[in-house]
Amino acid sequence: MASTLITVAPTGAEADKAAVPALPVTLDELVGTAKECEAAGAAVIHVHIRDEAARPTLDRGRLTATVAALREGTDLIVQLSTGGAVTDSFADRLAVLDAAPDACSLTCGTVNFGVDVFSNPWGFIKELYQLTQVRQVVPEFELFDLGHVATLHRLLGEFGPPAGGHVHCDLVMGVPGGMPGDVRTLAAAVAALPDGATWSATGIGRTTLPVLFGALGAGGHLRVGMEDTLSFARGRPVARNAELVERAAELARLAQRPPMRPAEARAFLAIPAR
Ligand code: KMH
Ligand code: ZN
Repeated sequence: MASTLITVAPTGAEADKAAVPALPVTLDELVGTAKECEAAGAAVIHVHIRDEAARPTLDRGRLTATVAALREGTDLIVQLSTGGAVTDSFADRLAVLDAAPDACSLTCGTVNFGVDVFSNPWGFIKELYQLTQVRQVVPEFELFDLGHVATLHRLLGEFGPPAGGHVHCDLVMGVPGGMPGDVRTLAAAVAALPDGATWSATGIGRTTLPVLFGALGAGGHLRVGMEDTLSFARGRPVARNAELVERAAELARLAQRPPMRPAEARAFLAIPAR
């Protein structure tokens, strides 16, 4: 029976800990969340970290300690964000790979991001991609818009396959400024992906459920977490990341595609052994 890869994105760079006390921001909170989410059915964790004041940071020492602690406490595939926060420099975003994660996000283009701009010019994309190949870190291609799919084709055409050889994408839908989080757009994006690519999808905010149901129905995989939505239902805030994973896992089981365990996910994503 085919299974479902579930990625949890527990923190992100945008939500404010003071306004959202359930957001995991310390290393202890992150590892505790990761353990709960693994037990609930997650196989990958997409990681953003925070500093002492709960502000987003790409501090190299903290990233390295985070990778070590997640490996120690869980079997999850550790995927560090190279997107960071909209204020992070390209140099700091490239240096994320110094923490030697299993995997990293790699966004394939610039996108309006609410009132901000998430900047990913071609020069940065190709530098980051080549660095992932040298360091053997498996990229997950984050696609916020259909133009990003075109850039992914260009990247693979010019620089060849990623570390491990398998192309896995994440459709990030419903960002104000990116592609809408609806089934029509999901189908168009999936149809445009490179042959042989696999994909997950996540819908931001109120697009969470339509994108989740659409992805399951179309044979895709799932990303959930408080990076992407802070509401479990209308008027009911998310209490903990694991409840989003539990819901995704339950729906995956109902779809006859139960959650993939981390060992299976490592083979599926072609994560090199370390
Ligand atoms: N925080 C966003 C500006 C990623 O992790 O690679 C970018 C983001 C994408 O979250
Ligand atoms: Zn992220």
